[in-house]
Parts: sequence; C-alpha cells; structure tokens
Amino acid sequence: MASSSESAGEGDYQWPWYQMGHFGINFIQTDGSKAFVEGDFSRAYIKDYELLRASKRPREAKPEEQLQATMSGISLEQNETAEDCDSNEKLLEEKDSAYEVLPKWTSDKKKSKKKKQKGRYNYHSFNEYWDVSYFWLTQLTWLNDFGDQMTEDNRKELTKKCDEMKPIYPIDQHENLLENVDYQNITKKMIENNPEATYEEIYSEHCELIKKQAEIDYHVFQTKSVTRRCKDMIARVKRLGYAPGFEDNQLPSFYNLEDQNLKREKPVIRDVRYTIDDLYAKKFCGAGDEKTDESTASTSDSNSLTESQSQMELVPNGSKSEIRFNFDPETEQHLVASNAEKLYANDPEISKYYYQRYRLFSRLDEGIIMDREGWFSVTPEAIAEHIADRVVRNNVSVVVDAFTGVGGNAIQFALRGAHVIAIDMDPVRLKCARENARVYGVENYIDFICADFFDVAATWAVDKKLAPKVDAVFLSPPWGGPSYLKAKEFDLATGCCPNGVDIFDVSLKISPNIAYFLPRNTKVSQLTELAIKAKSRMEIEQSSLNSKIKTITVYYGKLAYHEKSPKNDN
Ligand code: MGP
Ligand code: SAH
Repeated sequence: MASSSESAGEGDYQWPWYQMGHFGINFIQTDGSKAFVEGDFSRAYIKDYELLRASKRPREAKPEEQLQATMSGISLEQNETAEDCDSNEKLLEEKDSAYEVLPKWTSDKKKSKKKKQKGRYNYHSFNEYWDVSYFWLTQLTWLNDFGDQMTEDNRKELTKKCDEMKPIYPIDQHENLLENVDYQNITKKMIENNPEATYEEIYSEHCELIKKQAEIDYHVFQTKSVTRRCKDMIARVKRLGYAPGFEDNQLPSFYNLEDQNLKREKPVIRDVRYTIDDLYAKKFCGAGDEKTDESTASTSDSNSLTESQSQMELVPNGSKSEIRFNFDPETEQHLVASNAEKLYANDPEISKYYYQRYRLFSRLDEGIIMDREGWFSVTPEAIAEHIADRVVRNNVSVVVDAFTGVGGNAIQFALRGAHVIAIDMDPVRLKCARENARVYGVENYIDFICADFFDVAATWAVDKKLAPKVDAVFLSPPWGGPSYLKAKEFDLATGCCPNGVDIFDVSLKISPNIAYFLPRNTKVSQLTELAIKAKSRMEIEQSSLNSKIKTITVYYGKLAYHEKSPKNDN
C-alpha cells in the first residue's frame, strides 16, 4: 500500500478530503475462483466547532444528578425510613423490617390519576415510564420475594397498596408482573452471597436490579411497538393497493446540477403511485379531509397502533386514496427537538445528543422534530453535507435514501441539488423527515415513501415500469442502537438490522453507485467482499469531525475515488 498526501478532494468540495492509501487485494473465493478488489482509504476533515459550542450544556443540568433525582423517590425516602427505624441494626431475621424498609407511597397517587384522565397513554421515554411505575414495580416484587418475612397485617396492607400503585398502562411485559420469571427472586442471590446484609442494603440492590430489568423490558417493548406500527402502516398501504414507484420509470428532468442557487421549478412528479406527501395528494388526487373507516377504526392493539393512527389519515378520493402525514403540534410536543431537554433529562443515552443538538440540525430551533431513535441515528449535519457533496456530482441527480430516518441525509442531498427518493418503514420517522425537510425548504425535492426498502427494491426489480432511473443509493441502516461500539469490530451482517450484507445485495439491483454509512469499527474485510459482488472499486472514507473519527462512508461504483492509483513506493 502506498500513502499519498495528494488531496483527492480539491476543487469545490466544502470540506477537504484526502486519499490516505491505496490497496489491491487478491481473493480466492469459496468456489475456487479468483477475484481482485482495488480501492482507497481516504479521510474527510470536517469541522463544526461553532455548532458544538452553540449546543453547550448548562452547568446545572448534569444528567447524573438528574438521574439521582429520579431515583430519589426510592433512595431519599428509603433513607428517611432507615433513620426512622434505626434499621442498621435490624437483620434479616427481624420480622417487620422487610415491610418497614419500604419507602412511603404518596405522591404517585396524583400522577396515576393524571394519567387516567389522559386516557390511553404512550410513554415517550423510559424515565417517564419509570416515574409512574417504580413504586409499584419495586414494591410488588419485594412483596413477592419477602412477603413471607412480614407480619400477616403488613403483608395484607402492602398487597392492597400494590394494587393501588399499579400504573394504569403498564407495558405488556409488566401486565402480569408476578408471572414474569425475570422479576422473581431477583435479589435472592445477593442474600446468598452476603447473609449479613441488612434489609436496607438488600432493598437498595433490589431497586437497582428491578430498574435495570424494567429498562430492558421497556426498550424491548418500544422496539416491538415501532415494529408493529411499521408493519401496520405497510399493511394499510398495501390494502389501499399502492405500489412504491413511478409510472413510466420517469422522474422529471428538471435537475440542473449547475444550479447552485437551487432556483429550480417545483418538480412535477407524474403518476406517483404512492407518496405520503399531501401536496401531491391535493394536486393529483384532489384529496379531501374526510377520514375513511380504516383510519378511524379502533383496534385492541396497544401503544403502537394508537400512535400510528394519530400520525396518519387515509383520505378517500373516489376510487383512489392518499395517505397524509401531518405533524400535530398539539399532541406531538414530545417530537419537538427543542423541547427534548426535559423529556430526556434522565436518559443519558439521549441527553448526550441533546447537548450536541445544533451539530445534528443547525436549524433545530426552527421546528425540527425527532423521536428517540432519531436523536442517536441522525447523521450530523456537517457530515451529511460532506456525503452529499461527494455523492451529488458527476451527473448524479436522483438519489435513493433507503433508510431516511428523520432526514439528516435526505435534506442535504436535496440541498445539494439532487432529487431524493426517501424511504423509511417507520411512519413517525418519515413524518419527521418531511417536517424537517420543510424547515430546510426542500420538501418539494423529496419523495417520501413509507415502505420496507426490501419491498421497494423487490417491486422495482419485478416491475421495471415502476422503477425510476436512480443514479445512486445511500444506505444508513440501524446499527443496533448506540451500543454498536461495544464490540471491537462491527459485523455488517449481524450488527445491522436488517442484515447489512442483504441490504447491499438488494441495493445493487437499483444502482451500482452506493454510499454506505457505517460505524467506524466496521470489519474492512466485509466491506471488500461487497466490492467483489459489485465488481467495482471501493473507497473507505473516514469522517473526521473536529479531529475525531466519527463514522465511515464506503463508496462503491462511480462514487469511489477514481484517480489513477499512486505508484507503490516499494
Ligand atoms: P455515536 O454513538 O454518538 O458515536 O455515533 P460517538 O460520537 O463517537 O460517541 P462517543 O460516545 O464515542 O463519543 C456517531 C454517529 O453515528 C451518530 O451521530 C449518528 O450519526 C451515527 N449513528 C449512530 N447510531 C447508533 C446509528 C445507527 O443506528 N444508524 C445510523 N444510520 N447511524 C447511526
Ligand atoms: N440517515 C438517517 C438515519 C437513519 S436511521 C438520518 O440522518 O436521519 C435508520 C432508519 O432505517 C430508521 O429510521 C428505521 O426506521 C429505518 N429502517 C429500518 N429498517 C428498514 C427497512 N427495512 N426499510 C426501510 N427503512 C428501514
């Protein structure tokens, strides 16, 4: 490999990027055939200090302290009780300690009443759920484990209280809490290991363990809810008879890459079979406002369906219907990014991003909306700008953003002059993307398609008539959550969800020009294997943001660095 100080990114790129090295690898494949992959390593030097500084964290808002505050319902009251009964001296054998150690439940009565008035309730963060459920969760499980060490009266009293404490809307996993094995004898091990432990020590450990388990359950529940709302949405779309695509494989030829001022006419998308954009609905289908039975039909499904129903309206129009997504500022304040400080105050995983908020969207205060996953997966604006700068040139004018999320990349592709086909299977996130594109003034240059990317690719492969001519595909799938850096190397196949190798395979059916946005610790060997499939050169570009390598973007096809390779020094 030879290194080169040559600037590959000289010219009109906003951020400089450099070729760092060139490689050629011979492979002998499992079937014995030979393959050769040629490619480059490069690095883009991107800076957003100003945006980072503008997002600064106020001194008093330390998430650790706030986390403590949330726990205070347990720990503070527990301390009071501990003082009251001088319980340091009371060991396991003393009958009533198991009951007296419990903090008093008072204030939550109000909270549960409040929830009742609201009717069906969606929790927008684990802390919100924990806030209404921790007394019940910790005390009912305590009763289950240690009830036999209480007096009959106290046991009865606690049983009654637990009933009152139960939140009106526990998550599915907690509906029959005592039948859930994960919550049985959760602290018993600790006693086995430390028979001298006081009830205070045991109870404190008990609360920690219950919280950890509840958090796991909450995230499983949320993930399932999102999956349900995606499936539900897609099923509805299919029932309406929509197919994702464009009739006559034509997108309008209004793209003028020379037009840096973006003075383009509003694109006229002909015969869009399925779009969530209500502008198109009005223009092409003359959509009215009346809801169909389908949109108002209530189902017994929880959380997810309520949410997706509130997100969309199915609008009848004679034999045709159109799907509209409208952000409702009254009921969806939890999505407003500038409000997120409170919502995620005790969620360090997300508040970390809040204090970098303007680097995600420099116009965040102008109406950007995001759900929880949006916060940790949106591409920082400066990186998205650079990727768009790399992708939207050399006559690339139609870009498929296969995993649009809340639109960080789609917006930049459109700002750079591309027409974007933005796909996401989550109606809530796609709605965020559309609203965010509106904030940046580019919603008319983006087609929003709520569908599973695999379905779209399969439809376009089978029905060539529906497939638009696509110049490049951008891939930024889920990496399995913020913990993707925990493993030394990120496995493309098992780390991405859906499988990252399958994603690449279907993308190749749409275009050989692919930009793949991935974790910085992705296995390089897997990336080169993709180049064999693509029969193309490749380039692995590290995005250095303020001197820290944040992510990588791997370019295939004509998006990869194409200059003659530098001479090998050896
Ligand atoms: P990060 O986890 O914040 O890394 O992700 P960082 O900043 O190095 O964290 P630290 O704790 O090591 O300092 C960096 C960026 O990767 C995010 O801002 C997102 O743009 C992107 N990203 C992160 N996740 C978990 C995903 C994901 O699941 N999908 C996609 N497409 N991008 C992600
Ligand atoms: N680049 C985006 C972030 C993408 S996060 C941004 O800057 O905002 C990944 C997205 O992929 C999520 O929104 C998720 O809903 C979506 N997704 C996951 N599986 C999908 C599939 N099979 N088809 C389409 N979208 C999918």
